[in-house]
Amino acid sequence: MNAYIDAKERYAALGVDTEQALEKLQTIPISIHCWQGDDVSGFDRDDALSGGIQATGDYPGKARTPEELMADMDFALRLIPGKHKLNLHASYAIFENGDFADRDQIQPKHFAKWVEFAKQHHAGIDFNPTFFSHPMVKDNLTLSSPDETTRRFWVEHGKRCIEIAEYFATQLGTPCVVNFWIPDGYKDIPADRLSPRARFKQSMDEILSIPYDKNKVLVTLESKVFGIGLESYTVGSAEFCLSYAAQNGLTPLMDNGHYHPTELVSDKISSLLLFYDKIALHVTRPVRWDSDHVVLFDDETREIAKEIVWHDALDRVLIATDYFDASINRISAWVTGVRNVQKALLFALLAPKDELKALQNNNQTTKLMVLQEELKLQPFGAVWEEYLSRQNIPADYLEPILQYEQKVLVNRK
Ligand code: RNT
Ligand code: ZN
Repeated sequence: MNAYIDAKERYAALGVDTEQALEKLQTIPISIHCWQGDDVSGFDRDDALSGGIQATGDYPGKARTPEELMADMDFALRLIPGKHKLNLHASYAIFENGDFADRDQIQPKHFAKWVEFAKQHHAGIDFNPTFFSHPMVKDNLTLSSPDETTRRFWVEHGKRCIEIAEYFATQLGTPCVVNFWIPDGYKDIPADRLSPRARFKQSMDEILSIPYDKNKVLVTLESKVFGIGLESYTVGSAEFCLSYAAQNGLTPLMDNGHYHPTELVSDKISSLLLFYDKIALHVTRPVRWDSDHVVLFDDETREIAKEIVWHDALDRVLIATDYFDASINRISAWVTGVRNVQKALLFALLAPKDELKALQNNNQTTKLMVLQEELKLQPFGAVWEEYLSRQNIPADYLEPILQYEQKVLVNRK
């Protein structure tokens, strides 16, 4: 018997419609981060990665130019089912014929090539100002710097990024999510925790004072608990970002590597859904710290997906990936991580959620546990493979990637 037909019947016996789940999954866009392909290097300068984040490993084949990064992304997208968005950083500006512009002066034209690339893929673009890997990051501070020249430079950068985001939205006919994350913080105990946050607040007010179309540009604010070398204090803490977003009509962004290890983003989603129209996520895998490992089909990824799907919040949660592993084939990292987010979503779609919620409400906690455990052993793989085959995507992605590695990646020395 066909494995999918069998799976369909087994799920139907539990009250789950696999066809409905497959339909739904196709409609969920994921904002795929460009920075897995080149270890967050970008193209605008040669500075080392800074800002308390680190890509570790030296696997061959890192993309060195816009052409290489686009070719690699193109290859990865062929192995990822569905229609998605491209997530860019400002540091991926493309300067042609020596037309360099610093971060406070970048313009839409520096991203025209990306628009072309997105059009070829029928994809929208999301965007991120790059407040790191730049000499104007002074003493690990940007928008919260006490040095007015530094602070102004980065305020201008933020404004330019909103303008570029609006350009993406206009060109591509899809809203652009522009995510603000600053690395600002102190390694050791500060004397003044308030003033940097007051300056960050002031800087965000200044950036957001430029006119922009709120239907086209959706501003998100990402918090963080600590960074490498910034262990004692980060300016953009959870409380700061949530409060600022709430007061200013922004969308909060939670990265699941940005909390204390026992805190789970899966437990935070429902609270934010009650207070915000939309929320945004960076899906990653922190191993002991915010290490940005490739996303796996693991408990927390499934739990995050469950919170989105079971609360019917797919149109309110903006899902993006954010990880960077330089120790394995980077294309496989892209495909594995994005597919795992999709698998987690499918897994959540393949559950009798109403029955499970009723069990909770009737305090039938024994049955609730047993049923949730049984769901793990349903023929989920057959449904996933059916999804891939309907989208003409090969289930085996390792072989083509290894061929591409031999043909293309190993030649990048
Ligand atoms: C850093 C944040 C941030 C970055 C990217 C590159 O801890 O997660 O989102 O990873 O912007
Ligand atoms: Zn992030």
